[in-house]
Amino acid sequence: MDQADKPFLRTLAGEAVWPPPIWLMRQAGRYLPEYRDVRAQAGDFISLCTNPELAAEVTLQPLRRYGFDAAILFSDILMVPWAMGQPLRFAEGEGPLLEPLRDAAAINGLWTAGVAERAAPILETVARVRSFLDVQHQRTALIGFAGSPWTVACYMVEGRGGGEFAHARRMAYGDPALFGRLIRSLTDATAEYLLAQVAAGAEALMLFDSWAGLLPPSQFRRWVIEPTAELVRRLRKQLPHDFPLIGFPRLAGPLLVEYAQRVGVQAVGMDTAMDPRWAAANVPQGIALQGNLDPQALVSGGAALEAEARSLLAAMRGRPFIFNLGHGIVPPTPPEHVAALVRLVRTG
Ligand code: 1CP
Repeated sequence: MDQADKPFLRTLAGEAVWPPPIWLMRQAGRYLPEYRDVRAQAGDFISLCTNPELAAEVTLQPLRRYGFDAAILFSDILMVPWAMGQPLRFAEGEGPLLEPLRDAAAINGLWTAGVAERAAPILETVARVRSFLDVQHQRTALIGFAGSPWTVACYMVEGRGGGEFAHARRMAYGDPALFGRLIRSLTDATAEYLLAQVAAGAEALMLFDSWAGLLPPSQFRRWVIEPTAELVRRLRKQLPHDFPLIGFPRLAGPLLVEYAQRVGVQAVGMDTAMDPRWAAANVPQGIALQGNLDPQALVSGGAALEAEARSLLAAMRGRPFIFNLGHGIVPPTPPEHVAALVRLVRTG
């Protein structure tokens, strides 16, 4: 089947497809009992991400239930630091833990080339999912992804999530030469990794910059916009000029517009705090919008969920739009609320 028959890809090509395509960030995950089963079978989270058979299975689980317009590779943004040789583990109930990078020796010791080789099992997952979609879900597109350099650097310097990334933010001010070296290493590694995902079958790429909103404007331009624009230039050198890219600088506020114009993506993600009417009025028409229902409204369900979803649809009607959440699905989400949301969006 031709890519032209995939509503998600048509939207990224600039068409105001209606009803809009829908997928949800973290659509594979702990809210699904079938995910919890596979997760228990895999053991730890890294073993799941590096097991192509199981990772492909959990990528496909939400499609079977809901028939989303896109599948997103099941992996994590921290698999890039892992492939660069930084020790990583996922502690039960604590999230990711890395050996923090705090000095030049640690940063210079990272591997920047060969990431695609070390990530081979993840690329194998991409290939398996794509072959399956080509046969069984021909209207569903496959999204590959990585973290943007800023957000991944936050975790690498801090060693963990859950806080405000004070060490990373101070390194960016206090030793911009060293922090810049880390950002450049990440840009190299991430470009190689994403190009390998496309070679394996990814049809669009999403760049997650979950912690972009921690920065004031000057730092946002230097560490979010510039490195992401550089990453996109690297990708575009090797890919068709209109290869679909989605950028998600979470909590960027009004800087979303400058990001959208300068980075050179086909779509930007709106986080939960973004006013969709403001985004529709201020982000250039040619750039698609994706988002931004509150994940907590999806937990609540009922009339409140319906009202929020309808108001989002009304704000986006007439422009290229991909229905999604403003951040990832949370584990307490009842799976039947997701089904209700998909029905609502499908009827426009
Ligand atoms: O216990 C488990 O099963 C692990 C929970 C989990 C899952 C399901 C983690 C740990 N990562 C993932 C998958 C994941 N992560 C995907 C898969 C595809 C999908 O969307 O279905 C994606 C795209 C990510 C991306 C990711 N990981 C981001 C960017 C998006 C966001 O949520 O802001 C970030 C910041 C991470 C780091 C991470 N990985 C896992 C956790 C719990 C966290 C957050 C840590 C923190 O609190 O800072």
